[in-house]
Parts: sequence; C-alpha cells; structure tokens
Amino acid sequence: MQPKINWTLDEVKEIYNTPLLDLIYNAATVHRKNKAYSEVQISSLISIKTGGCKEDCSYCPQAARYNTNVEVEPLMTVEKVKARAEVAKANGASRLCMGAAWREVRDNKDFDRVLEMVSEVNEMGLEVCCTFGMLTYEQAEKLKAAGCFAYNHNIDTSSENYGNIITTRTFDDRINTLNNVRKAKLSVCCGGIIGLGETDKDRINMLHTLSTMEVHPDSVPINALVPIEGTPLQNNKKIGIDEMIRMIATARILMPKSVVRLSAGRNEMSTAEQALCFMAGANSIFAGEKLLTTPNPDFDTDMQMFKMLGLTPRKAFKDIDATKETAENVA
Ligand code: SAM
Ligand code: DTB
Ligand code: SF4
Repeated sequence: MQPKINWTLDEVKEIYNTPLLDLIYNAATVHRKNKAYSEVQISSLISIKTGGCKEDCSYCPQAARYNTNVEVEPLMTVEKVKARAEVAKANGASRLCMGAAWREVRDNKDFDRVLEMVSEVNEMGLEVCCTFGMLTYEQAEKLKAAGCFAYNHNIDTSSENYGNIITTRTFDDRINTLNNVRKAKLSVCCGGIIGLGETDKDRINMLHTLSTMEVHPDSVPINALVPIEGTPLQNNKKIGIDEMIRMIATARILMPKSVVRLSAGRNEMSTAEQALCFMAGANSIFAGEKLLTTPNPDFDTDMQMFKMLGLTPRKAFKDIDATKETAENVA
C-alpha cells in the first residue's frame, strides 16, 4: 500500500509537538512494523570534486565565496574513485555516494568521466548514489543508464526559510531537479539540515513538503549543521540531541517506508544519543572517517556501536532482490 501523502500541516505539527518520549515510542512502533528494523544501511561518501563552487549556500564549506579551510581539488580519476569504493565495500558499505561541488551538471568531458565512475562502481556491486547539484531529465537518464541507483538533492529547509540560506537558486529549482530524477526512475534521496537558524515552523513545513511529495523520497537524510569557520553560519548554536530525535521520529511516522538517514553531525554524538536516533526510526548512516570535507566516525567505531546495539548492515540492492524473489516465488 502506498504510504499516506495527504498529510495536513496541522497533522504534521501535532506529531512534531508530541512529548519526546511518546514521540520516540510512537515512531519506534511504526518502525517495528518493518521486519528489518534492526538493519541499517551504510552509505559511504566520496567528494569527487571538492570546493570552488559558485553557489552561496550559507552552510557550505565548499562555496568559493567563503574563506574556509577547504582546498579546491579537481575531478578525481576513475581509478582513485574505484580504490576508495573498494575500501568502503570491504568495510560493509552497501552504497557509495559521490558528491561534486557543482551548481549543476554540464554536458562535458567531466560528466563523461563521472558516467564511467558510476558504471565501474556499479559493477562492483555497490548501489551508486550521486549528488552533483541541478540536473536535467536527459542527464538523469544518462546517469541511470550508466548504472546510477539514487540521486541526492536536498530541499535543505522550508520554502519560506530557503531565501535566507541560499540566493543563487530557488526552492522551485530544487523541486524541478527532483522531478527529473524521479521521472528517470532513479531512487530519490531528499532531506534537509537543522541548525541553520530555522524555527520549529520551518522544520514542520520542511517535513510537510517531503511527506506530501507525489511519492515519498526513498531516503531522507536529516543533517545537523556542521558549523564551518568562514561561512555565514559559523557561529550558529549546536542543535540539541532532542531536536535531531524529534526530526527523525517525525520523519519516520510521516514516511514509514522511507529510509531515514542520521546524516551530518554524528561526530559530535555519543553512542547513547545515536541509539535513541535508531530507536526513533533512523535506519541509515553515512560511514567512513570523512563526510565530504568534515570528520565523521570511522568504520571501526561504527561497527563497535552496531555490535553493542544489535544492528546489522543492510545488503546492497536488497529491496530489488526481494521483489525479484517474490516474483520468482509466484512464477
Ligand atoms: N553540490 C551539490 C548540491 O548542493 O546539491 C551536492 C553536494 S552538497 C554538499 C549536499 C548537501 O550536503 C547539501 O544539500 C546539504 O544538505 C549538505 N551539507 C552541506 N554542508 C553541510 C554542513 N556544513 N552541515 C550539514 N550539512 C551540510
Ligand atoms: C546529505 O544529505 N548529507 C551529505 C550528503 N547528503 C551529500 C553531505 C554532508 C556534508 C557535510 C559537510 C561536509 O562534510 O562537507
Ligand atoms: Fe555547497 Fe552544493 Fe551549495 Fe555548492 S551547491 S555551495 S557544493 S551545497
């Protein structure tokens, strides 16, 4: 059955404002209807082209206009990406997400090289996810044909708050790219960030936008702002763990079938804090010692946490294999 997509703002608000322990309990109850509730998808990130981006996203270490410590690096070679993908796979990752500090994809030699990377990593049996900024339908189709599985493009915040964070492209530009991605039958990965200075109303509106999309995003990353020196948000206050849990739990209830990813911000969280996020319905993480440019817990630390909490890494292409098996059983 297709999950509910006609949530009203009042319904979202009511869930979001539930007392925290009740909210965790309710989200955990929804999550436990998924028989694989203790499986966590491990996605590893590689920044294939770093820094020098012309956008003005005010949280981003890679925007050229801010004076951050990030060194600009040109597009990686296919060989280097393959080597990094091998390491991620050996450490239990089922998905490799390649990120590029681009405003949008251009049809040039760099894109041809990226298509080659996608194809090689897909051949290794990893789900390939890409996040390269804006995309046309034709480009989305090319990525799909090369073996790309998912595309990450976040709405980041509410449409009302969007202009306070980014001015060089609009909220509608984002929705347009997401439509191109969905039309090309790529898995949609779309979420946002908290800690940008937004209000609870903005968070509720963002969750409302995500959960009333024509089809829910297949994965929903919830990022806590990693404040970066040199960016306009460098002095933003660290978010409380209760705020992260509230976002995850509400997302879990609103989008029961989506993968909810506990994304940026884990480096500052204890195991106990992360355990509450998993309890509240998070079933994916970014693993490996770096996100794109900032530190993240290393694989060994995460594996110890998985062992302690009784979590297991999810296999690549699991849902697709499950569909195939069911079809074969029926035949
Ligand atoms: N350039 C592409 C784009 O903007 O879509 C892809 C890479 S961009 C870094 C991907 C996402 O990372 C952003 O949409 C944002 O949600 C998240 N992000 C970037 N910097 C962050 C930070 N300092 N803290 C938390 N999340 C961040
Ligand atoms: C997402 O939602 N979070 C990831 C991924 N998608 C591309 C990126 C987080 C970046 C955090 C800052 C950095 O490491 O540069
Ligand atoms: Fe950073 Fe992406 Fe914005 Fe560029 S478009 S500044 S890489 S978030």
